[in-house]
Amino acid sequence: MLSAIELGGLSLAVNASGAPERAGAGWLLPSGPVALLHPFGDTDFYRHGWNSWSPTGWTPLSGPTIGIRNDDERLLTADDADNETPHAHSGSAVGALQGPDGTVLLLGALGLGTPRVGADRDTLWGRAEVDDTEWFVGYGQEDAVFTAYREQLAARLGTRTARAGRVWSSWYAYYEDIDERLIACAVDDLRGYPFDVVQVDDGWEPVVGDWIAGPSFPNGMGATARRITNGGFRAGLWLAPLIALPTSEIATTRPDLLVHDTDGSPLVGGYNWRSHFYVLDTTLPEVQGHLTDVFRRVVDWGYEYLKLDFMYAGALTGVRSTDLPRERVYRDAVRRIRATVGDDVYLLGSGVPMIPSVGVFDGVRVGPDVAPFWASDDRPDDIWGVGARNAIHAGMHRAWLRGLYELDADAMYFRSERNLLDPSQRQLLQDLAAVMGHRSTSDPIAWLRPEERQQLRDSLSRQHPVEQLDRFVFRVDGRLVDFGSAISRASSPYPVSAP
Ligand code: 9PG
Repeated sequence: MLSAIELGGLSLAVNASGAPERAGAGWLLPSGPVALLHPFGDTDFYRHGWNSWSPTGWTPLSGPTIGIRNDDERLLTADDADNETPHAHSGSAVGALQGPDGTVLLLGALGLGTPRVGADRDTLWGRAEVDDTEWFVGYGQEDAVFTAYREQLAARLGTRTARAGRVWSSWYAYYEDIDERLIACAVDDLRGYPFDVVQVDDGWEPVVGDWIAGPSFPNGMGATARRITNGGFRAGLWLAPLIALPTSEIATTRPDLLVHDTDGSPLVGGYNWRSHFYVLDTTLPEVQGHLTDVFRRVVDWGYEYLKLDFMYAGALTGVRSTDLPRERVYRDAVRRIRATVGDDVYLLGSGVPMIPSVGVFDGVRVGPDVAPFWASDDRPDDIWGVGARNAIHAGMHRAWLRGLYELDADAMYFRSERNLLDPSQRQLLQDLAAVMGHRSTSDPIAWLRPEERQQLRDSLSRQHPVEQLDRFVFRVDGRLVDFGSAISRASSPYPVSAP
């Protein structure tokens, strides 16, 4: 049905499945496809990526679309491959158009169903795979409009308020090359430093899919948890509980527990560890039992902070024992994990679908992996892949999600050893962490110079007051920090809109 809505002096024609309803400063539209006629012509569009690692940013409607192109393997892991529209501007769940004088017009879904929002020079449209999500429409100053949308999301999906504190993780120093002794030494060195959590990342398990101690942890993961706890920290652990490599015990012996493709073969959920990997069918009671066992075990070992990775795989399209909407399947799986571990265990989601994770995860990764370099030499124009510049770019474009969960824009660096980032780039990552809320580093104390150890202590031992002044401009610790000019210094065909 066609209606007209009044929004902050704009009169907009709307086509939706039913009548619009007022909601504070905005409007609610019933579930079903929606289209709004907008007056802004060839303006900038905010494109929101589906999962933690997905391309997100502002770009001119007159230019190329944002997304992962010409790399199907990467697309499968780093965005919603099923709903990509390479020739039209669109993103996941929420989109916005730049209006005059700092205003935006936003259309955002308020629930699950794999909603999509796109735009061209005349229309802002929304649709979903499953029509069970209402829409929010807002117009006004950018900050106020995104805040209004966030509050609508929070009212429906809930929020979590746990704080991780300051986290040391093994990943950005040692990657998969970890063992019991190395973690023990790292913990010994960290004693007395202002960390709350020491988190063991990927590399402890024998193979992704089998969540038992691997050969490099001969005394078991409980022993490492105790070592961490005795050092005065909460113990943290990385898992990718919804996926399994083809060589894992679970995938080899129980292929019936996997999500399948329409041709009957196990669904490929993505590529990493020089392999493809499969996905567990979390609608199967046996898989639910398996996950309960895994998480009881991990909590029994003594871990209180869990980084759950590659979670998007649980929301991929595929053949499952029960045919339910895929984002619903995902959220139910995370809720069951939450019910098993309880409210006091901190859950950090990585590679998670962003909106379906609201209210179930305490913290969420909001961009690609940081790295001890600014931008990749091999792919200098790639703004979505690994690197410090890209982590900052992604974090800035997702800062509006603050308050739904803690935002993790990935690790800070204090070290100069084994690091190509210069001091101003390292400072920018530290300022980013202050803005986003989740603060972590992987720097081993042994790699730090005396003045860097002092800087790490100083930085972690207090909160850093943050005030937002513009889209990418913040005051942090009384200093003006312009993240926008830092990321637009990058040579890139992707036009980073000026703040
Ligand atoms: C452990 C790592 C670290 C890291 C996570 C995640 O798009 N990708 O193909 C892709 C691969 C790996 C990856 C992120 C994205 O890294 O983000 O912090 O925990 O797993 O293996």
